[in-house]
Order: sequence, then C-alpha cells, then structure tokens
Amino acid sequence: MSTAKITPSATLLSTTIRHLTFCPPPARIHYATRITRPGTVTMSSKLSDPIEVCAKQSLTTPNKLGDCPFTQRVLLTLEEKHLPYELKLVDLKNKPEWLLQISPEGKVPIVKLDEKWIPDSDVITQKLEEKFPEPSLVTPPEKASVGSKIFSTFIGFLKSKDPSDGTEQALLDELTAFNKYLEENGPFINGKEVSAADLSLGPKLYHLEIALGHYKKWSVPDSLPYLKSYMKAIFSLDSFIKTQAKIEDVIEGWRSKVEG
Ligand SMILES: N[C@@H](CCC(=O)N[C@@H](CS)C(=O)NCC(=O)O)C(=O)O
Repeated sequence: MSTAKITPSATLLSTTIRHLTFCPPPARIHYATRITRPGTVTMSSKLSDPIEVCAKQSLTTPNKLGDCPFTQRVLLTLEEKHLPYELKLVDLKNKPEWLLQISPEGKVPIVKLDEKWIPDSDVITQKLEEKFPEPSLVTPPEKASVGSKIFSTFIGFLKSKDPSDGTEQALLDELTAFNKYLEENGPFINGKEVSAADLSLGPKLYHLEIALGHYKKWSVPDSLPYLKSYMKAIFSLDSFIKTQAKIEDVIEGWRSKVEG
C-alpha cells in the first residue's frame, strides 16, 4: 500500500492523511487539514465519516492516484454528490493479500458502504445513487447506454497493429454516432446537466485522447465538434480535474496492451 497526495478543489475544504490500513475511519472531519502518519488522503466537504475507496496507485509517482477510469468514475460520483471519501491506494502490480480477501477478482475500485466492501463501478455508483439520492445523477434508462461502445472500440484500435483491419473505422463510427447524439440532445448525455453516464464515459474519453495521441499520433477529428466540446466540458469540471490520472500514468497504464 502507499500514500496519496491530491490537490483539493476550491469547494473541498478538508484534507486528512491517515495510515493506509483498514483501521477505523477517523473521527468527524472538521474543515481542516490534518496530517497524521503517511497514508490515505481524505477529502471532505461535509461533516461526516469519509467513505473508504480502494483505488489504483500511480505507476509513475509515489503516493499519487493512478490511472483507472473505473475508479475515476466512482470518485467523480462522490465529488459530484459532495461526499467525503478516503483513498486507499493499491499497488496492482503487487496485490496485497487483504485486497484479494475483500475482492476475489483483485480489481479496483472497491468501496466500503454499510460496513461491506463493494467491487465494480457499476454496482458502486448505483448504490451511491440509492443511498445518497441528492443531488441526483440519474441518467434515464433509455439514455444510459449512449456511447457505451466507445471504450471497447478504442481499445481495439489501440491494440491493433494492422492499419487496415477496420478498428480505426469502428471507433470513428462510434464517435460519429455519439457526436450526432450530442448535436441533437447535448451538450451532455442527459441534456443540460451532467449525469451518471457522463461520469462513466468522461474518464474513458480521457484515456482515449491520451493513449491514442501518444501511441497512434491520432486525435479526435475536427469533423466531430460536438464530441470535442463535450470532452472539453467534462475534462474542465472541477471534479474531473481533481480526480484525473496523470498523463504519464495513462500512457504507462496502456503500454502493455499496446506492446504486449
Ligand atoms: N468492471 C470493473 C472493472 C475494474 C477494473 O478492471 N479495474 C482495473 C484497474 S482500472 C483493475 O483493478 N485491474 C487489476 C487486475 O485486473 O488485476 C469496474 O467497473 O469497476
């Protein structure tokens, strides 16, 4: 396990650093910066116990959040709901025994809710919505899968070694369909307000932009202006800036997929 350092956004007033073990959560957070032993980072905008979140540790920088888009989705949900949380950074290259005990698949994110460790960002965000319904981030079911094939087609293109295998076109088709959707329904998936589907897709588009730019010298074409504006808007959210992975981490995170 390791430590983390995250710059709080202007709206978040408390940062607490604690030891990275499954010790009981700290006493109530009181809008103050408190450093005890090296360890987790707690960010809080409310006077309540922080929610424990196991997250991927940076591959490039000690004590920093790593490059997991599923974890960022969960953190964005917590941020947008103004819920305090505490990160427990996990070295996924050297998984600790306790991780496998609480999540047999050994994957992050994992979040502790009602004294139970919950894996999988789909399940976690659903439970957060049920337990903390305000402010609502619900995406209407008919819109919830908009853009959902972008991530898999991005990975197909990223891994491809054959420029004529159709993977670039498959990605372009998905991005073009999404651009059209945004033109007609945007600026966000559910219209004017950011909702859960954006918080899932945003981190994936961030990875797409960085990884394809680095490994393929590829960028989203100018012929998709609604998509470009969407990415700009999501990447500019305070919550996004606060929870995003470092560019070097995203590049390192995809290296084995590209070179492997
Ligand atoms: N379906 C899961 C996917 C989580 C996932 O794949 N996490 C990656 C990091 S981004 C992981 O923990 N990988 C470790 C491994 O596969 O051993 C979710 O939505 O939370």
